[in-house]
Amino acid sequence: MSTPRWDRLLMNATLATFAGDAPCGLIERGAIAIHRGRIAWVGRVDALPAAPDTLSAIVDSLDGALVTPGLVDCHTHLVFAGDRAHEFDLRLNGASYEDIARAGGGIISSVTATRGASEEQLYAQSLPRALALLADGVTTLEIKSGYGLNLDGERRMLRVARRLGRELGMTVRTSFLGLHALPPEYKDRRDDYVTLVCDEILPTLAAEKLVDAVDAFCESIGFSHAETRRLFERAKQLGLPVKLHAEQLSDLHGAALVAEYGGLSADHLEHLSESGIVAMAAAGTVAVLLPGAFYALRETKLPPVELLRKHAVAMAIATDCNPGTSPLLSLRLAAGMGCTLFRLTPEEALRGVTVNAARALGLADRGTLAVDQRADLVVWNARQPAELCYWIGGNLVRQVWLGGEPISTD
Ligand code: DI6
Ligand code: FE
Repeated sequence: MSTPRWDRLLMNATLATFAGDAPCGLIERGAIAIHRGRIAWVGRVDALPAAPDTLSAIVDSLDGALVTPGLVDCHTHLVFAGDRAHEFDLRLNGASYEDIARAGGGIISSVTATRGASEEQLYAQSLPRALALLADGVTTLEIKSGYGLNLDGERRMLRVARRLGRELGMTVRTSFLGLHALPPEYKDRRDDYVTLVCDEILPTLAAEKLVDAVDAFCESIGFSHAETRRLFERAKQLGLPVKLHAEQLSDLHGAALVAEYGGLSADHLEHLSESGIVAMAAAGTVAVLLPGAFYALRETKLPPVELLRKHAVAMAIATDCNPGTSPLLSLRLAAGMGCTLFRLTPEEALRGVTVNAARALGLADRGTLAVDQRADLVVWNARQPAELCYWIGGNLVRQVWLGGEPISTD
């Protein structure tokens, strides 16, 4: 008997491929073959070229279970020390966000905690969050810096992000978010801080290969359009792609700015205007929607989903996992919130956490079930794609595959 050509063959699956023309790229009674960490064949069981056990060393039947690409969480601030549950409590007892910020809370309280944590402590505190996302089906994860706001603190965060990827086998893409908040020691010296970030911190961390992309918080309480442009110019010189927290609380025309630099994504976008959308469409910049922050802040202004559809801008959804405005540890729940809060269809929401999220990270080798894609898969205790958005809470994951190997998520 000749040697089987594939390492593994999964039979009798309901495949949501997000490729091809069918809704969700659905293939019923499907089979998917894996070889050397990649997808080697996808199609209907009855189209397999030979008897399954002659094709693959290992053959498993999934009894109709749903299989999707591994989920991609394309916007998180998952590495930080401490938490802000106390501020949550204060807010529900009448304190405003501004009161808390004036008392040294808000982003700066996470900066203080993160600066005070060793690399080991930061890793230990961030690990359970990454594991929670993995157990929920996330196989690729973006992690931002932005709670260090000095060279040493930003470096520590990015090193921890890289280590999470190495130790868990997930793909971690890092974004440098030095322009997240003005550190207290630079109060009244904004320009000096922007100069420090652009001329020293970013080039140093880029040279250390800790930065995959550059992000900023372009907002009245964050950094201006002009400050963001200075950062993007430096990113361009360094050959790094850009993305932006844009139009979350007001319209500073950040989406058009990031599109001008050919950016990967513009994120949040509740206050996005049609001219920003036109610029994003022309540049191929992905719209990343973050329903966790919308929910936690009890926002009422919806992102312009209908206009994004009209201009065919790809939409992604992410957790925005962070200690202040989105302590959310389920990307599947984020997709469900994208449906209920933002009125996305389940298919749009699921494309938003797979193929479009991969695009928002500039990764073309994942996000669909297609030949030559990385074999990052999730087998679900579900039979149709809409269930993934429909169930609120619970754990629907039966098995997660990373690079062609099933892993334990217990
Ligand atoms: N937008 C957000 O939603 C988070 N950062 C940002 O730029 C909030 C981060 C925090 O409150 O810690
Ligand atoms: Fe964010």
